[in-house]
Amino acid sequence: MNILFVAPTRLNASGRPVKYRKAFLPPLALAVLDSLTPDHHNVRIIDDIVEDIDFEGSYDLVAITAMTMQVERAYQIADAFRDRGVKVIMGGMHPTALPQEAKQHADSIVIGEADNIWEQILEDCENDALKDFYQDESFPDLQKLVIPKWDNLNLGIYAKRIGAKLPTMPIFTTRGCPMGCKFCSVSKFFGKSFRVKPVSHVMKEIESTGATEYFFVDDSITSSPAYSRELFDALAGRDVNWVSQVSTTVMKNPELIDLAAKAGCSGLLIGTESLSQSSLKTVNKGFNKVEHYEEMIARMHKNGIKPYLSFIFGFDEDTPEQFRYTVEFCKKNKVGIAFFWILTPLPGTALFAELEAAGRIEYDNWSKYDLTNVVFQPKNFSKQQLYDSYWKHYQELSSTENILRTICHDVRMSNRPAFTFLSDVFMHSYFRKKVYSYDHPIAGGIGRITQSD
Ligand code: B12
Ligand code: SF4
Repeated sequence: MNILFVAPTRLNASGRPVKYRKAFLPPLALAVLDSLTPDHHNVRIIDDIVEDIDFEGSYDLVAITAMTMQVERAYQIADAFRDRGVKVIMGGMHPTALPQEAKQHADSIVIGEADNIWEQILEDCENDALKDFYQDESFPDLQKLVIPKWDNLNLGIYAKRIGAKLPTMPIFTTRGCPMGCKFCSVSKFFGKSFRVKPVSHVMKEIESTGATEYFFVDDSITSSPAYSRELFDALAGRDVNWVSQVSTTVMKNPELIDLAAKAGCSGLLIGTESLSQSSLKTVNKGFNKVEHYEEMIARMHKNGIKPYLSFIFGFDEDTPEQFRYTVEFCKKNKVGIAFFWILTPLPGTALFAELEAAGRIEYDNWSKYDLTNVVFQPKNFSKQQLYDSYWKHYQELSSTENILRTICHDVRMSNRPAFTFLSDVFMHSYFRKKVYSYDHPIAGGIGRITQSD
């Protein structure tokens, strides 16, 4: 069969796909599925954030992945292909959360992870016997996973770090998270299971891509301290530079931060979420201890790791002062780049169920569920006040003064000051430009072509 895999972009307010000149990260889910696809099929992977889709192409099957904020575009693509008689299958976070909704736009829906069942699905498709829904009741065993295949995707459309030959490549070493924070899709999707990939397999993946820059897309790279030690030991022997995500629980084993740095880690996105301990408690995230944040940031700085703090605003316990307090905290701790979000009830999460039961969700359009819009009725803010304060304070974090303060600090801490200066200037300019144009720094890609409304 001729199979087209699509990673969709999102739609703007007028229903047009939002296109960029470059995208950030190649879609790992599709490279994994490609690798699991038997050789007699022809595969093409399109990243809709940058590339155009040839709706007249001769495809037998179109397979689309979708997060919630991409799903309206995914439905648009699916409908266009089905109108032309092409079979469509969908999977990923949103179709898993709302399979019945997604089924209205596709011939078949895959609920959850597809690793064990993808070959069977393709066989069914060849025999014209696609089922409406597929779901693997057992979670795939990461001991036997494949090496993702990147040949059928144009890697030239992804941004590269200064001096790198290839873009930053995604890898996962573990799957799942047992923590169950109310606002997060992960525990629901992966059933609170936590599985690890053999470190030898991770090393094979690194050899197979040949890249020097990686993003370990694990929800928390230090969830299993024993595994992380083994992984960091193995990485320390390689010339690789990587970023990843980490839970604040890393402070139970802070030496992991030192080991990560020795293993080539240059940045960690941290699920700090809030400086209000009572807000954290209301969303099952009381395990974050705000009093440890400064020590964690300092330990990362000391090791040359950029702490990319992530903060969510709009919890019921939040007051308007939360914004000011957070920006001041970032400035004080020399954090110039952080990820600010507006609380968003994603379908399938406990937060969605809670707010829906209270009649506080105002569903309009899934494209707005990108974590920068107010899609529910907040408690201590009006919707407009929450939205305006969010962007105002995000812009303040990217003020020239704060950028200069952060760059001076980073250069002083660095053992490669010239490189740090250049990459900081590049990163901060990019962040500033995105935030001032009301486009989240990790939404979509770089160099927006389509306007957001
Ligand atoms: C890497 C990542 C990104 C990357 C890029 C994603 C990309 N190009 O693929 C970046 C950093 C850009 C990103 C950005 C965002 N992300 Co993100 N991201 C992730 C992360 C950490 C890992 C995804 C991944 O690659 N996993 C590895 C692959 C192999 O697994 P997988 O995707 O689950 O795929 C498997 C199955 O799902 C299934 N499958 C998936 N798709 C399909 C399709 C078909 C046809 C089939 C058959 C099967 C199938 O089969 C695969 C193999 O088993 C997840 C968290 C997570 N644990 O999933 C969040 C996550 C997907 N992101 C999320 C969000 C909200 C966002 C943002 C909107 C904001 C944010 N907070 O980051 C932005 C916006 C993106 C945009 N396009 O503008 C949410 C999505 C929630 C939801 N309900 O939609 C998640 C779950 C994080 C969370 N904790 O809630 N993200
Ligand atoms: S927010 Fe982080 S810690 Fe909480 S369930 Fe999601 S991935 Fe796990």
